[in-house]
Amino acid sequence: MQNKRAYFITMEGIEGVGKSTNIGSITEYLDTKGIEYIVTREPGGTRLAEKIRELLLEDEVEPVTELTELLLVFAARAQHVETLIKPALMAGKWVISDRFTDATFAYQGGGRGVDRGTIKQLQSMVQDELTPDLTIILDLDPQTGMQRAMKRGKLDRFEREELEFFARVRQTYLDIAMADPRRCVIIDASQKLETVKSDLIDVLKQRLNIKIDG
Ligand code: Z5A
Repeated sequence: MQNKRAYFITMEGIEGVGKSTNIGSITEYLDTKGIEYIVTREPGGTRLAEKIRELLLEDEVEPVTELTELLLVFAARAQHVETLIKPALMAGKWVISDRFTDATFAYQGGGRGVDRGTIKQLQSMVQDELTPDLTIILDLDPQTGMQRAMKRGKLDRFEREELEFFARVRQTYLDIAMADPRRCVIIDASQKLETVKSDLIDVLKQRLNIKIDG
């Protein structure tokens, strides 16, 4: 990967895998390098997109159709990409996002069974040429992920899905990584947090040409 002004990094994985915790390790590291960045998340990241997130995660007011869910995810993303991600990258700030479009392939595609071609069409409409420079996929078995997620209390609409749903989501993430090894790196999230963190920093150094003492 070539050095450039600002990188777009995404963090993915099933629920409870440790994305938020490990984004903290990335920012801690970037701080030591004096790199300017923003941290954001999907669905969400802007006021409007956060409202769409609430609609997506809340208890069903009525059953949500697969197409509605897909379009809501991409509506939030369209706002996020145009009003936050692209301007930040243009301003030279790195963007670290807790989930992005791989989550749509994994959850709506792998989990719900939405046609991949439909997701791709929306992806190209909403993102145009924008693709993450690096995607870190934290891999964990769904049972452990669920146990970790349950520690946080009330489960949202996605977290109440069956373990088989998350097994399909996990497999889709692994397939994505296999198909795109230049962009994606898998880290074993069942390891101790300190080991996950050290793997993560190694990946940043190797993939993004950051010198630890430079
Ligand atoms: N969704 C979708 O369907 N389609 C899309 O396109 C997008 C999203 C973008 C919300 O996402 C939902 O949106 C998501 C998919 C759907 N639903 N699910 N499930 P979210 O990212 O906000 O929700 P989440 O996956 O549940 O993430 P989370 O709750 O923020 O979990 P996390 O960030 O991966 O984990 P964490 O909070 O960092 O860690 C969880 C606990 O585990 C915590 O107590 C940590 O201290 C502990 N932990 C973390 N790492 C370790 C290790 N290594 N060992 C031991 N304990 C650990």
